[in-house]
Amino acid sequence: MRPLIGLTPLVEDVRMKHWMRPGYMEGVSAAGGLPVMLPLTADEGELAEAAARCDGLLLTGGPDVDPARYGQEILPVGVGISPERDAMECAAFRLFEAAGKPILGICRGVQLINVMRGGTLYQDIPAQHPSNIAHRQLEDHDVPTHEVRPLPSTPLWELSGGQPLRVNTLHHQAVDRPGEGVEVMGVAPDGLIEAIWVPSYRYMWGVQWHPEYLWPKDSSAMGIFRAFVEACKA
Ligand SMILES: [Mn+2]
Repeated sequence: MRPLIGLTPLVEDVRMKHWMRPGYMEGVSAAGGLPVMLPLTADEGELAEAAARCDGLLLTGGPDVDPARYGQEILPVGVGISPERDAMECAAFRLFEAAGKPILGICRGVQLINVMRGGTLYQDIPAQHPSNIAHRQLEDHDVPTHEVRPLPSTPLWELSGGQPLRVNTLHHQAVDRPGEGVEVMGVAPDGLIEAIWVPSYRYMWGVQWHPEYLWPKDSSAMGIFRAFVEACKA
């Protein structure tokens, strides 16, 4: 049987036209997993049943994590939060983490992982980490527009053979201070953290870009889905 991968709800993504193909579910399928969407609920009992049945958790992209979750006030820089997604995903993260099950975070997902491990975020990159890179690209979602340099002795380095990755970029927030046990495994040329992992955990990776749009024609993007699904089989 294929490993069962629970994805956090894509409600807001549908509104944001993130229904474009390909996507998260197709990427999980192509990598050999069976994707299911989890309910948008903070009901612990319901989420505990889902966590018990799923072999891994994929935290998808979406709105900003409430800065209150990392001890900050919302700055007047265009932060848009979803209390429903925060409540559901924080509860789901705790349950999957307590069970030691693989967790992959994409975009909002990498930010959520970092916050749940006690780290902080830049609430807005242009306001707090000015850069000559447009991290919210105007090109189509499947067009890579900046590099990510993998750091030696990390899984991302192994996956890319030490070569820089060409990635898409659709974010205005990013990891600031890494949380407990969180290590950086990839950075943009402007120094912004684009990929993290937790070496002490079975499999916990987060990437700031969107491999779900890139995997059909990009082996590193496909490799991220493959590594996750393989970890879920173990
Ligand atoms: Mn970026």
